[in-house]
Amino acid sequence: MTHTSYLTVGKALNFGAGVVRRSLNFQLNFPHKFFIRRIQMGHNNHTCSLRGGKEDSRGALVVLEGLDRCGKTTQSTRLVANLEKLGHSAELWRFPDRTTSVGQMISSYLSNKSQLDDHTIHLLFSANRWEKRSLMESKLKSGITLVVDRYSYSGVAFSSAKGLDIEWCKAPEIGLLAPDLVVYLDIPPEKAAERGGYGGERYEQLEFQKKVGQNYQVLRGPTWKIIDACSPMEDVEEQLQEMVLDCVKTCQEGKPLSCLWSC
Ligand code: NYM
Ligand code: MG
Repeated sequence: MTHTSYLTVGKALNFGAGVVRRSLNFQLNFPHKFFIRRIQMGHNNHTCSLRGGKEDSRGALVVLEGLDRCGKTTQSTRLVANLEKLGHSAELWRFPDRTTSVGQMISSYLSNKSQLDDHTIHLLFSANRWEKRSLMESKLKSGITLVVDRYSYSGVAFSSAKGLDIEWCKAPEIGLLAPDLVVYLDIPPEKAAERGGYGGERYEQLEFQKKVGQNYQVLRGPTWKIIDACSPMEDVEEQLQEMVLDCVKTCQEGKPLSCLWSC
């Protein structure tokens, strides 16, 4: 009998999940953990997401996204400091991670020191996330919350703004860790452009950022929350912290990791 048929048996006999779980735990030589997860399976993500028990206690994967100059870097820095003050272990991460050799190629491209084909740079951004995947997973499993300044959504929103097919852009991201929460700092591109000007890197142009903003809208999913990035900095900070604490608590209570854009 497979785990699926156990579920069916439980359902047919009209047992509550708790009754099925208790009796099976004691009576059957069966991989309980997997079975219980099957019962608790729910869709609260655009990936297949499962609710777990204490054995799945971990840190949260929180991603901040938005246009250039929306305040992500300031807010993610403050968020990590606030989480630590509240006794949570948290780390600030960012993509691109310019410290690796792949990251250095990306950095040189962004600062116009090198030219690369659009597909090639897209894959490098993705590779830069893949080279960090296992470290991210072990940090999360050890209870550390990761606050990540940009992730796969930047990858897709920026590359597709150059005309690359959105599904093609998503493909290399499949299998990376799915964030528990994506906070989008929402700012009109014109307002972002007024904020001290852009830094001269590739992509920091108003017309391009408008397209990026439209692409981000296409990518929005159930794990996304939007904050008005034109609000005073302290208000953004407060809203962000509230959202993140909620998510940290859920992950601490137990939530298995899932993968991006796949089931
Ligand atoms: N960017 C960032 C991409 O085009 N693809 C990606 O996968 C990521 C992570 O790099 N304009 C773009 C967005 C930014 C630029 O990021 C550098 P930052 O946060 O300005 O250092
Ligand atoms: Mg930037």
